[in-house]
Amino acid sequence: MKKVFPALAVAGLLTSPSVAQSVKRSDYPIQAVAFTKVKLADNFWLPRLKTNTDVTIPASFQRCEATNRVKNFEMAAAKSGKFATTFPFDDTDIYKTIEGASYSLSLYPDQKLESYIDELITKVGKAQEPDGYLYTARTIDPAHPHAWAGNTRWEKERELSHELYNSGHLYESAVAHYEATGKKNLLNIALKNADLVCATFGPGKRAVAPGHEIVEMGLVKLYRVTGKPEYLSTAKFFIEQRGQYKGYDPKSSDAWRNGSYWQDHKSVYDQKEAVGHAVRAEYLYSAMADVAALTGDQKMLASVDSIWNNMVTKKLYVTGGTGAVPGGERFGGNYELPNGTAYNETCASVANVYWNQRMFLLHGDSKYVDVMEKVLYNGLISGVGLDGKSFFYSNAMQIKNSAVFGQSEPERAGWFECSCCPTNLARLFPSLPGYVYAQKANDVYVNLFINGTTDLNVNKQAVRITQQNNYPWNGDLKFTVAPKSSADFNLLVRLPGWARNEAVPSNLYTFAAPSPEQVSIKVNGKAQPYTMRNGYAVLARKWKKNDVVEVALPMETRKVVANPNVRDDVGKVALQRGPVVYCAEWKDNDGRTSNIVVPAATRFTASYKPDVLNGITELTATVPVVKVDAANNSISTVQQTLTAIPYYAWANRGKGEMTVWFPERITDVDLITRKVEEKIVAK
Ligand code: FUB
Ligand code: ZN
Repeated sequence: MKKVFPALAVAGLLTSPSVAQSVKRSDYPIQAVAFTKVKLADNFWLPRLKTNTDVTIPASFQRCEATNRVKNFEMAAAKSGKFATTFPFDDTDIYKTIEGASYSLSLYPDQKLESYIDELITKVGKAQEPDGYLYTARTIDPAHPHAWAGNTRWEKERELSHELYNSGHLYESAVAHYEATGKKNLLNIALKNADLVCATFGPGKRAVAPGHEIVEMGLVKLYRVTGKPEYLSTAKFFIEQRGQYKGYDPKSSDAWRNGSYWQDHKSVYDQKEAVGHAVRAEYLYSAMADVAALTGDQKMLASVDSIWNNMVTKKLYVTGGTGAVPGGERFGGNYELPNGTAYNETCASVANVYWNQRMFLLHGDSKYVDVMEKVLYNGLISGVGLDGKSFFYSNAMQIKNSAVFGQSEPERAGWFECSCCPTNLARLFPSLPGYVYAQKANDVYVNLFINGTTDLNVNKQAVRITQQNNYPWNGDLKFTVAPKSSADFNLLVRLPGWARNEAVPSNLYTFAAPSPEQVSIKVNGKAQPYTMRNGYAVLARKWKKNDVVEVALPMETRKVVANPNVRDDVGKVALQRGPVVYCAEWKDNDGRTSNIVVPAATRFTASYKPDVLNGITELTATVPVVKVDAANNSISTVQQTLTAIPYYAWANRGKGEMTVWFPERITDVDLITRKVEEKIVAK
C-alpha cells in the first residue's frame, strides 16, 4: 500500500501539490490531528475498529454484491438491464464501505482489500457518464429511470432523487481513499462529477436545495484537497438555497408540506432550531460549520450556533441519540423526547459526531466534545452488535414486553433494504483516531481518552504523546509527553462535563445530586496547578522528555434527571458512570425491567466483568420491583437485585424488555397482570 505523503498534511487534512491549485489558508481556527498520525492501542476502541475491519467491512462489501448494488454499477456501465435494488441512493452503500475500508487500510494495510477496492473503483468509473454524471438509477436505462429520479437529470433533486446525495458520498469516499492510499483513481471520478455539479448549479445556472444534504460537506472536502474555489462556492450556494422554494405551505404543521423536513422552510440564516429529517439536518449543520469556517460568514456561524443550542437544550436523548420522531425520521418539537417511540437513527448519531467535531474546531469549547463523547460511547455504538454484523437502524430507549404493550421487541439485523446505517458505521469507526487530538499553535488539545500514541509537530518541534488508561471504566488517565528536546507549549486536557457535575452542556439533563469529588491533576507525581479554559485544564509548562501527566476523573455512578419539560422522564432517573449511560435488560433482571423502581436513596456497586458482553463495568443495587398478586387485585414490591449494563451493549443476548429511565416511585410503574408476567418470565 502506498503510504500517506506526510508533506501533504495541511491543516489536519491532506493536500497534494500536484492536485492543489491554491490552498486557502482561512479555515477552522483549530485543526484536528489527522487520523493517520494517531496510532491506537486501546482496549475499548481498538477491538471495535478491528471488528469493523475484519467483520463489518467484508460483510458490507459482500452484502453490496449479494443485494445487486454492485450489479447496478455493472449495468450502468453496460447501459442495459433494470435497476436491481430498491432505492436510488443504494450506490452510496458502496461509496461508504470504500470510505471505511480506506480508513481501515491506514490502520491495517491489506493488499487484497486494496486490490478489491480498486476493482470496485473501476466499476464505478465505468458507470460514470462521459460528462461526469454518476447515478446508476438513471444511467442503466435513462428512458425508465427510478420512480424517484424524474425523467430528466436533477428534476426531482429537491425531493427524493438523491442525485446530489450520491455525489456527496462519492466525494467523501474519494477523499478518504486518496488520503489513505495516495491513489487518485476514485478522486478523479469524484472530481469529474463535482465539475459537472459546479457547471450545472450556481448563480445564473440551476438552483436547488439538495433534497438530502451531504454534497455540501463532500464539496468542502474536495475543495480542501484541490483548493478549487468552485467547490467551496457551490457548497455555499447549495446551503444558501434553503428557504428559496416557494411551493410549500408555511402555515402547515406538516414537516413535508411546510418544507422543514428538508430544512427548506426558511433561509439558513433565519434557522434557529434543529428540525426535520435528522440525518439531513445534521449533515447540513456540519456543512454550515465548514463553510462558516472557510469563508468567515458570521451570520452562518450565528445560525449554526443557535441550532446547536436548540439541539443540546431540547432535542437530545440522554444517550446522545437525535431524531425522536419515526414519521419522517426527524427531530420532534422542543422537549419531545418520548422513550417508547424513540427513533434515534444510527446515521443521525454518525452525523452528530461530524457536527460536534466541527463545532469544537470552530470554538475550542469542550462542550462540543462532551456531546460527541456521549454519542460515541452510547447512542452510536448501540447501533452495531458486538458481532460487528448485526445492526440497529433505530435505537430504542425503552422496550416493554410486546405481549402486554403491543410494542414489537426489536432485534438487530444484518442488513436493511434501506441500509444506510451499517455502512455509515463502517466509515465512521476507522476514522476515530482523527477525533482524539487537535492543535492550535501552542495549544495541544486532548479530546478523547483513547490509548495510543501520536506524533505531533508543535512549533516545529517533534512531540510524542502517549495515553495509557482503562477508559471508560476507570477515570485514571496517564499521558506521557515526550518532546524531542524541552519545549514550551500548553497541553489542554478536556475535563469532561460529567466530571464537573454537568450531565450535558445545558439544563436538559442534570445529575440528581452534585458530587463532592474533584478532578486531580499531577505532573511527575506532584499536584499541578492549572487554569480552566472552555472546559479544558490548561497545563502550561516547559515540557521535558517523558514528563508524566496523571489526571484522576471521579468515576462514580450518577443518577441523571431530565428537565421537567421532558414529559416521559418525569419522576424517573437514568444511570451514568463516566461517559457511559446504562440500561437494565431483561436477561439480567429476572426476565423483566419495566417493573423496576430506583428510589432516590439507591446506592450502586460497580464491578468490572471481563466475561460479560466483551468486558463491561456492571452496576448492581438492591431495589424494589413491582409484582401483581395472582388474582390481579393488589400489588406489592419485592426486593431484587437490579443489574444494569451499558446501554450500547443491550440486545446482544436475545429479545426482551429494556429500560433506560427508571421510575423513582411505584406510582410511575406500568402494571401488567400476573398471568402475563408469568408468561414473560417463562419465555
Ligand atoms: O435518504 C437516505 C437515507 O435513508 C437517510 O439518511 C436515512 O434516514 C434513510 O432514510
Ligand atoms: Zn441510516
